[in-house]
Amino acid sequence: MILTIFGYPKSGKTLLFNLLTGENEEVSKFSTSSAHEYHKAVVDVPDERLTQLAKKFDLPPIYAKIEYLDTGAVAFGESKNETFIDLLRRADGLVHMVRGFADQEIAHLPGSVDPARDISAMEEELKSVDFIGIEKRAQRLESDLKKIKSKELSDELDLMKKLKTFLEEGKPLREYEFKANEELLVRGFKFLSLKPLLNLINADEDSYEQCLKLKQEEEKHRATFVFCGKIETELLELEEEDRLLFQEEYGLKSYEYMQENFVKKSYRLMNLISFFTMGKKEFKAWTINGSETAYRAAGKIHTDIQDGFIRGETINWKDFLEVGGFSPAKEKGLLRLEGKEYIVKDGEIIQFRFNK
Ligand SMILES: Nc1nc2c(ncn2[C@@H]2O[C@H](COP(=O)(O)OP(=O)(O)O)[C@@H](O)[C@H]2O)c(=O)[nH]1
Ligand SMILES: [Mg+2]
Repeated sequence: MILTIFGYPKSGKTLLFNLLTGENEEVSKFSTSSAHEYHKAVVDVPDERLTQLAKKFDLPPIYAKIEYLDTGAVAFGESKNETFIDLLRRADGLVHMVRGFADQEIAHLPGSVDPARDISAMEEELKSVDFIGIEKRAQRLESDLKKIKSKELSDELDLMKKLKTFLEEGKPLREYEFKANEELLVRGFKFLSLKPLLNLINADEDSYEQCLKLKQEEEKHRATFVFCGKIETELLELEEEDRLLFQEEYGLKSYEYMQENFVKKSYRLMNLISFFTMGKKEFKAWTINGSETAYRAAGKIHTDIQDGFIRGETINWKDFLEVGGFSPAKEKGLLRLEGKEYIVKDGEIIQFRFNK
């Protein structure tokens, strides 16, 4: 899974990137990164359940992976830059770092600090990139349709027109309710306003309370949370006891550490869940969509397993840990036999049976 961090210069993107990846990229008041520059790191998705399972069964844990991309300068609109747009297109989810702290020494491109304004400004940018793409595609389709008759192309043109109207009404594409055939058509376009979006307001102790008013739990694949990048980085260097003391002093008693909570929040936003498999050599976590079938889950592992699918033997991770393996689970009647259409639940262990 790829998550791309973008936002105005010096909003705290690289600070978050370092916090999440353990990298040590330069965080600077004055850096003038270009839109061509970016940082990339692949990290394990922390999962305490897998850690416990692997330990109990004495196998190495193989965690799911997240790739973080930390973009340089914003380059929408006139100065539209292909490297930058490509980093956004590649993402499964977008993280918009929003300036929420005051600091005279650190310039903010739009002038004043106003998180609500910046959140809607960036959403506008995403929509406008999509709008331009859709217009281009529609023109192309219209000219092709003059030459050849094609149901496929005319269906696509219909969809492009609908999406264009939708954007003109001011709505991002992630709010559009795609029919199954439309979803297939749209997949290749990598529209930006279709991607799940996490707005992360980077506040300090003075603006924290104010920024919290903009906090919004996940709704239609968009959420807004408050991050205190600089303070969190400092606090993480302290012992837990001191940490709580300082948190209180800063007025951040209820603060949620992003280093700890970011992945969980992203998974929820993107409607992702994990299931586990136990092999001879490893215990492994897999990431799938929250509404995917056992058949699709099997395909994630190997097409052979999917093609020869017989059934999935399924058990909750905690039960598995407690009974100590497949055989005792079977004896106790805790192992369920599920078919192709079974919807996999978060935290299940699945052993696939298939024809070779
Ligand atoms: N005062 C203050 N400065 C911050 C905060 N978060 C980040 N900064 C500073 O903002 C500058 C830019 O941060 P950086 O992560 O490099 O921003 P980027 O350009 O978005 O990658 C650095 O000097 C940070 O120390 C904050 O919450 N408060
Ligand atoms: Mg940076």
